[in-house]
Amino acid sequence: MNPTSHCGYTAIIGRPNVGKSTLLNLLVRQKISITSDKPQTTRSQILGIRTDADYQAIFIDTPGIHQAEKRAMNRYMNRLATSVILDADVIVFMVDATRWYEDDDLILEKLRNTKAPVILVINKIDKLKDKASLLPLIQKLSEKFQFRHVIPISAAKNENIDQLEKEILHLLPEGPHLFPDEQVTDKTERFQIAELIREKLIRVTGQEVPYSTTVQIESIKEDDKLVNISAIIWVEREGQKPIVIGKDGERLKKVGTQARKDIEKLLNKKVFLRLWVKVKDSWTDDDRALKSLGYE
Ligand SMILES: Nc1nc2c(ncn2[C@@H]2O[C@H](COP(=O)(O)OP(=O)(O)OP(=O)(O)O)[C@@H](O)[C@H]2O)c(=O)[nH]1
Ligand SMILES: [Mg+2]
Repeated sequence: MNPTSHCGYTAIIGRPNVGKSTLLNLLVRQKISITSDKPQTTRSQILGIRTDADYQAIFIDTPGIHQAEKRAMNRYMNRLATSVILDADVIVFMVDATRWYEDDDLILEKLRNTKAPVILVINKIDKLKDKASLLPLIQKLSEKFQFRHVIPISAAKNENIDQLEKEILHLLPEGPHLFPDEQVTDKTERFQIAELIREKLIRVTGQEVPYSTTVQIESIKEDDKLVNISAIIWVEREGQKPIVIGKDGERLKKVGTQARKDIEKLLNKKVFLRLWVKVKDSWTDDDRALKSLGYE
């Protein structure tokens, strides 16, 4: 291994829905983390690892930090997201170019104790009607905190990602690689499969249901030609079952078809996917249920 190699952790934090997971996937150049247009999509810390000859950059995607809701699940997500602040070598704090929120101030307060350099990333600049408003915005936000850099980007349009990447790499400490060079994430295939199903579920169902669902892989059985996967979609209330299943099973079928395609890409093999919808009463506000479903 190159003795002058650089290696370190970069935490990506910010409110729900600002584009953290989209950025992680761009930086690693692979789909590692699921994304959707609904807030609170990411529920775990997810590592995306990019290795080159002389560096290994380990990016940490996190759940969106938010204050409003008080269920056990929300507390869990906030705890996970804020815990990375203490350990990261670099912090990317992502905000939305179109608006500053109260929760952004909440996150900024948490950052006051960190010694790691903080890069403010202003995302979604493609949504700004007037690009001239960017400069005063950068100026205004720079007054709030001593950011190492302030970088406007569009993750969706792949704008200015190069510059951000360059600044992050400059800040990584010297050190040997911590992961094998070919490893791109810390997550198991089992986890990734469950997440891909959850992503389709979030994308296909309406506003309320995504927060109440989770996916548990029951079994994965592989033979020469096919991977047989059986998964349970848990909802919180009996009334949510028909919403997930849809009229004549249409919605569940759509989730299954879309997820299967992505899982086949991930595993590089034909997949047979079976989905079951079951109820676990109020699981999102029950610490024991959360644990049993993998949120610990
Ligand atoms: N217009 C625009 N949309 C973007 C941009 N970056 C991300 N998005 C969209 O914003 C939505 C949220 O993106 P995610 O990457 O899932 O956001 P997140 O911060 O990971 O959200 P949580 O996991 O819920 O905390 C998705 O619909 C993205 O396609 C951008 O630069 N411009
Ligand atoms: Mg996310």
